[in-house]
Amino acid sequence: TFNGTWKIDRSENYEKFMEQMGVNMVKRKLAAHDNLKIVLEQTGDKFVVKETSAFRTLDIEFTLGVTFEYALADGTILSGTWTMEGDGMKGTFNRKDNGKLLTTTRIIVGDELIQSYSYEGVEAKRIFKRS
Ligand code: MYR
Repeated sequence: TFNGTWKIDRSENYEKFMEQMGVNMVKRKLAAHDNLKIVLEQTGDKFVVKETSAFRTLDIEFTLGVTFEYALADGTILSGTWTMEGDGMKGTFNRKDNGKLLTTTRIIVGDELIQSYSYEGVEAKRIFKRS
């Protein structure tokens, strides 16, 4: 189960990923230490995600397979869905400003939640531990 409280432990290639996303250097530096925490709560097909970081606190609700919008901390809006695929979650989103595709997955490996991101040929990972 994905349910629980997850705190960022480390990231891989996240800086490059943000650069590909067009995030400026100052914001990239800040985002590298964002202390991201997510609380995931799944009930059937429905998820509530409580996101807390150095930038903001927000609650996101979505239903698997149903399109929703999610604004990144810099205001970029994504539109898309999460679905379950095997043991993991797969997210398929498009940026509203340029239409380009961003895909993401969440999978639990041991005691860690690994979220992978892909955008325009650049991939990154953010790895969380339970708290
Ligand atoms: C959630 O399940 O946490 C809410 C929906 C997440 C949508 C996809 C998130 C992609 C985040 C990309 C970060 C890029 C930073 C430039």
